[in-house]
Formats: sequence, C-alpha cells, structure tokens
Amino acid sequence: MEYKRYTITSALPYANGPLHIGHIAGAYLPADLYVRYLRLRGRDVVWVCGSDEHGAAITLRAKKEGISPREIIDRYHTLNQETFARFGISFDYYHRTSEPLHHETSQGFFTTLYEKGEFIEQTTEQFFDEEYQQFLADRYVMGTCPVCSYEAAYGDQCEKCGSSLNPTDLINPVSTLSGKTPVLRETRHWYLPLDKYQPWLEEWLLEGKKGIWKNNVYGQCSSWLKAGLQPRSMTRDLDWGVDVPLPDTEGKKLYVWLDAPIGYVSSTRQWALENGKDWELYWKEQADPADNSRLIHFIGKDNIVFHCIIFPAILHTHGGYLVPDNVPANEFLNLEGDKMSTSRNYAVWLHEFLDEFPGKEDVLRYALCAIMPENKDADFTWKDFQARNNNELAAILGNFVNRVMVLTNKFFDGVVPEPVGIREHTSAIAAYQEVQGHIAKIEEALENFRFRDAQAEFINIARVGNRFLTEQEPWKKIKTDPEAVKPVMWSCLEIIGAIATLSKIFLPFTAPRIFDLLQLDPERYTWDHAAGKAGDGFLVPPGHQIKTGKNLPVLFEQIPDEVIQVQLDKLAATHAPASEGSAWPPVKEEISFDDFQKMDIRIGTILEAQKVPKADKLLQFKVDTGVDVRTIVSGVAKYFAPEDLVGKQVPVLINLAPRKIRGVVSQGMILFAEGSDGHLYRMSPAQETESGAAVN
Ligand code: B3M
Ligand code: ZN
Repeated sequence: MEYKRYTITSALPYANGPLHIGHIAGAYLPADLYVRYLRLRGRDVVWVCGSDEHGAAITLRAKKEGISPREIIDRYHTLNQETFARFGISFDYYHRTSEPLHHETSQGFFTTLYEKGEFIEQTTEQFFDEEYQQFLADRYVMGTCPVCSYEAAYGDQCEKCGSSLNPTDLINPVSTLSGKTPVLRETRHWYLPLDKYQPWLEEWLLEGKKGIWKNNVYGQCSSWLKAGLQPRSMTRDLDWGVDVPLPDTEGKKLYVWLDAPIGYVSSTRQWALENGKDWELYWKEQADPADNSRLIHFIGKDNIVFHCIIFPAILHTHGGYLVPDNVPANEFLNLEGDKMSTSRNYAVWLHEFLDEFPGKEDVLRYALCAIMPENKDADFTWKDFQARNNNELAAILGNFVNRVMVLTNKFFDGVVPEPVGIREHTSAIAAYQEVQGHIAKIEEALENFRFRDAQAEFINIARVGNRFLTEQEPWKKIKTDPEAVKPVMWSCLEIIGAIATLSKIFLPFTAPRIFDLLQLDPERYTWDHAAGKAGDGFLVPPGHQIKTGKNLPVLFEQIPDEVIQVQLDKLAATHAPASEGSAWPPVKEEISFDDFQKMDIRIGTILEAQKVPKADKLLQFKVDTGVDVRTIVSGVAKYFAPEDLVGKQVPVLINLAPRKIRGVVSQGMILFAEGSDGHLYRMSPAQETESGAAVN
C-alpha cells in the first residue's frame, strides 16, 4: 500500500560511546534499506535521527572519564555522525538533543500536557546518595531485578528481562555514584498517568496491531498491558537535561525518555527549516486521514516499551500528532557467540571497521543484512562475513557482472547488441520472468520489513543471470551462430541493469560502480525501471557503449583467511565476556514450555562405572533409569573416580538420540553441574528417590 508520506525514525544513539555492528543491525541498517527503497520508488519520505545527549548514560560516562557531559556529547556526536555517513547511513537529518530547538520542542510537549491537566503532581520518597548529596534517578541506582532476579538491573530498566522499573522496585539498591546503599528522601515530580491511557492503548495497539506488528514486538507490548500500566514520572532530579518549564523547579529536568523521542520531532523541524519543508505534514494528523504520513520507528528490542507504549501515549494525549503505524524492532546481535560489551571493548566498532576495511562498506552491510536479528537474536562471525563476500558477493554477483562485461567487450567491442528475435527467445523470456518474480518478492518483503528475505531475493537475480549465461554458452555459439548471441548478451545486460538499480537499495557503494561499468547515469534509474514498469524503453539501450578495456574493475575481491584471522586475534585479545560482569555463559535463547517438555529427565542409579580403554577422558556407566538399564558414556573421567560414582543417584536425560562414542553406543546423558572453571560436580536428589522418578 502506498502512503502519501513517510516519517521514518531510528533510535537516537546515546552520545556516550562509539557505534558497533549491533547498533547498526538493530535500528540503522534496516531503516536505511527501507528508506532507500522508498526513495527509489519516488515516495515522499523523511528519515530522522540524532544524538541522545541527556540522561544518566551521558553523565555517568562523563564522571567515569573525569570530563564534562558537554565534552562527552561533543566527542561522540561528532564521531557517530561521521561514522554513520562513512557507512552510507543516509539520514535526512542527524540532530542533537542538546540543541535549543529540541529543548524548546520537548518543553512545549511538557507544557501542553501540563496545561491539559494530564500530570499528577506527587511528592514521594526517592533514593538519595548522602555522600554525593544527589537524588538517584534511573541508572544511578542498580540492584536486583524484582522480576527476573538479575543482579545488575538499572533503576529504570532490567536489561535482562526488559522490565521497566522504578528505582525503588530494586532489591538491594546501590548508588552507582558512591557504591553505598541510598537513603529515601522526599521530592516532588510530575507523573504521566499511563494507567489512564490503558484503554486507548488496548484498543489502538492490542486490537489494532494484532497480526500486523512483528510477534516479538506485539508480544512484549501485550504482556506490558496485561500486567497493567502505572503512572510514570516524567521529571527527574538532575543537573543535566532539559529544564522543567515550571516555576520553582530548579534542579529538575525532563525524564530522558520523555525528551529523547521528541527528538524525532525536533530533528524533523530542523530538517524542514533547512530544506524549506513543512514539518507538520510529517507529524500531524491531516484533515483527510488519507493524507497522513506513515510513522515508522526503527529500534532495538530494549526500546520497545518506550516507543510502543509511552511515546504513543504522549503523542495521543498531546493531540494532533500521528502515532506510529509500525515499530519493527529488532532483537540483539551477538559476536562470535558472545554478547557484545562496550565496557569490555568486546565488539566490532564501526569506525574501526571502516578504517581497517576501506571500500568494504557494502560487504559489511550485506553480511549484516543477511543475518539481521529480525525475529530472534543472531550471531555475527568473521567467517560468515568472509563467506558472504567470497561465496555470494564475489562468486555470484560480481562474477556475473564481470563475465557479461568481458564477453560483451569481446564479442561486440562493448556495444550493447540489438535483441534480435528476443520475442521468440523462450529461455531469455523465462529468465526475465524469473528475475521479475524475484523483484516482486523483494517488494513484498521490503514492504513488510523482512530485510533478510529481500536481500536473498536480490542475490537470486544474479543467480538467474549466471544460470542463463551458463546454459546459453555464448562463447560456443559465437563461432557457429553469432546472431544468436545478441539476444543472450542483451538479456544479461538487462539483468545487470536491474541489479544495478536495486543495488541502490542493498549495495549503495557498489551501485555507482556497476552503473559506471554500464556507462549509465545512476540517477535516472528508479524502482519502476527494474520492475519493468518505467515504460521508457530498455534499461540498457541497444547500440550503447559500455565500459571497455582490458582491466575492467572487479566488484568484489576475495577476502583471504589472513585478513579474517587478524580480526579473530583482535577479539581474542579482548576477553570475551560470558555476560556483562559475570564469568558465566550468557543466557541461551528463549525456549517455549513445549521445548522444555520435550526433555525426558529421570533419576537414575549408577550400577557400574569403568574407564573406557584408550580414552582417558571417558567413563562408561551402566545406569538403572527405572524404565531400563542402559549404557551411557560421559567425558567426566577427569573429575571422578569410577568407584566413587557406583551406587549414586543422578539425573539422566533418557530421550537423547543414541550416539556412538569410541565404539560404544551411549544411550542418554548424565547431568552434572559445571563450575565457572569447567570443573564438574555431581548432582543427586537430596533424599534417596526411586529410579525412574521424573525431573521437571
Ligand atoms: N538513546 C537508548 C538506546 O540507545 C536511547 C534511544 C532513544 S530513542 C528516542 O538504547
Ligand atoms: Zn529482570
């Protein structure tokens, strides 16, 4: 469906550190692909972003580095803005929330809600650090999450389970300033009665977005709403942020999650000012709803509640504003099997990648899109990055373009041949139809925020080209029937024309290089040209001269193992965190109750235990599982003497597929507890239990 206008936002990154590939795969690359698609279709779109420069994320970083918040935001705003631009992230505007225009815009929102009488003014007891003489908002307090028991939850949010919290919800709260237990002190704040908007949210979101929003997003929202919303304070006791626009409120600032999303509006206003546009067309409800812009927020999953519940409630209550049509939030990206961590420097930093891999922006874009965490967490590995380049970009796309260029030069001196007899050329027509089929799927996928699928269909176009060329064997035909080669090479050049055009979405750095090979003007080509709907002739006109010469540029060079090894060594040098602040492996991907129920774990009794000859790690057991007596082999010889285990009761996974280990068939697995150093400990029921008792 086509909308009159599109207002696209990407989460404003905190200007407190550099960007890594997890940020990019979450909220920026998908938005960039979507926006490039819309632009290629000639749609009216504005894509805004900017630095989030308020909140404890900034002030805590400043404190850690011993410099002012202003120095922190100036440094990282500049770095991040440059890095985005170098990576081809094509925002229409990158603003900053420290700008006066933003302070004015967010204060305007606050004032409107205040004058409408929406806020509840309340004096409550809040945490106060006596040593620092400061109230402790949000991230200034850490403690144990009351929902999931994660020990390093922040006062505003648990990053483990995603729950939004108030500092006083935390168990064992600790001030992140002094490390001491804070005391409670009275203070006055303005609360947004989210409970009052619950009925509207249920109708708009629970009913209105069901089956439309992504499951991961809708699911989070519905559990929030089911739990019931509470009033949430929209002000904080801080000395850094947007001033509360009320008398006698010194030392009070707007809550960062009130001001930050309004940053999207400020960014649009600044863009409009500088480009002679009317920002209200992109944010306000129009007299005829058919004229409304389509508002889409691209974010990571930790921002869902703020964008799907709190900000829409604010926009709705303010009145006159659009609310988001969709929020296609992504899950997280891991790195080589571990969680990325800014504090431990365990990440692929985008600015470092750009320095170390000049000219490979599109390779990273392609590799990240291929594994984008659209529905569940995903893992970036350097081997996969290498394989995507070597086996897909170079071997499929680059190879096709190169073969066609070389052959056209060889057969026709680089002049595009006439498509003689094309209307009767059934294989050429079939290939063209196949390409159009892939383009239709790209459209469908992009319209529905399925970027992985869209890109897979894009590379399929080059596959069609390669297959067609190989089948047609023009290098043979040219000797016997040169006329028959003309429609073949022309068809291939048309396919390259489509690839070049669509590269403006998927491979924006490569697109101009392909157009240069074709000696065509990239600006002229739109979505409709690729989709065969432009109606102004062929993509690559017969008689046109393409690039000639012996050494035509190769689009994608192979990436050798050595280059990848350098990156792996670099990661190994920074200790991969098991999880933030802990020696334990990260929590595995979520499973359903049904998944759990598939495991059949019983209490078994070990009847016999012995070493496996010539296998010094293994022990072989005979176990009475209650249902049978079976053989199990385990790699535990380092930790137990066989005789110490005989007669002991242990949990056994009895429905694991049998495996042959050193010639012995092992029928199940005995479960042990593993210490952080890999040491194994035996687990037994606290009381003697019947063999066969289910563990669940
Ligand atoms: N700066 C949080 C984050 O980077 C926050 C996003 C604001 S979007 C309005 O996760
Ligand atoms: Zn939690």
